[in-house]
Amino acid sequence: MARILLTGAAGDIGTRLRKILKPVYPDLRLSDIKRPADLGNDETFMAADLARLDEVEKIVEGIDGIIHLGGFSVEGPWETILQSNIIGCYNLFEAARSKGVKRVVFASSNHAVGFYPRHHHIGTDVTVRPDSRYGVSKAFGEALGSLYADKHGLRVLCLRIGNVGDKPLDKRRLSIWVKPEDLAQLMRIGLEHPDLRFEIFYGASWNERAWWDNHKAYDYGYRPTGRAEDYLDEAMTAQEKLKPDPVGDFFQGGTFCSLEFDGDAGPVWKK
Ligand code: 15L
Repeated sequence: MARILLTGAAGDIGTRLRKILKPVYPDLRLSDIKRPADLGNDETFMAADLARLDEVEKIVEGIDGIIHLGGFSVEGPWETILQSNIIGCYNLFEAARSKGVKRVVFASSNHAVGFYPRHHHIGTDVTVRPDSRYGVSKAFGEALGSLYADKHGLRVLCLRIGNVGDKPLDKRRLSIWVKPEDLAQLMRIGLEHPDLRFEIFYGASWNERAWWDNHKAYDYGYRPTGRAEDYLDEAMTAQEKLKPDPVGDFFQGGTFCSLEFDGDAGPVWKK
């Protein structure tokens, strides 16, 4: 599995991941709508707008496996989500199929299930409960991955990524933090594991406060090295500076849930 394409290479996760993955996949091809500011001489870059199928087909040509980070990475206006995450994601899977790509690792998000309360411990087989238009687009990408796996034999791993960073930023992130090296380890399972057909894992490190049952990832050999609890004091100190958010503090998706929220805050909603 030598020829790997990384979309969203100029974004925050892409910038971290391409540095970790380059030694593993020396032929790594990078893509984004704009050229990464820190592109190295040894890196290969091709620009593409994901909303344009012809451009996506060009970047996918000759590729064995794709890590699809590209798209809009937070909540946004419908038109933005539609172009980048719905049409863009469709174009990516469709180009993968037509160009004979073998595997796709799709960067889904915890926001596909963000309206589960924090007291629920959920696996990856629960009904999706998106907390935003962005979360809906991630659920759409997972469904598309499932379709392309079942109908076209593409091998697909969807990673419901928590929060990527050097350390967990606040109390919520103590439950969902993922160390970049651990995320890279999960991506390698998606690109290389011989038994993988279609799976959904949580993109999380070893977090004692996790709301997620991620045993499927462990069954495939995942052994995270990051431990959120090592940063407990820093995260709690940062939390004290945040304003209370009755909706966001109750649900797994945090501020993505409280944004534009005008629902009923009664007992049924809290089940
Ligand atoms: C995400 O999916 C976003 O891409 C990222 O910016 C964070 O907001 C993260 O979720 C999170 O939930 O903390």
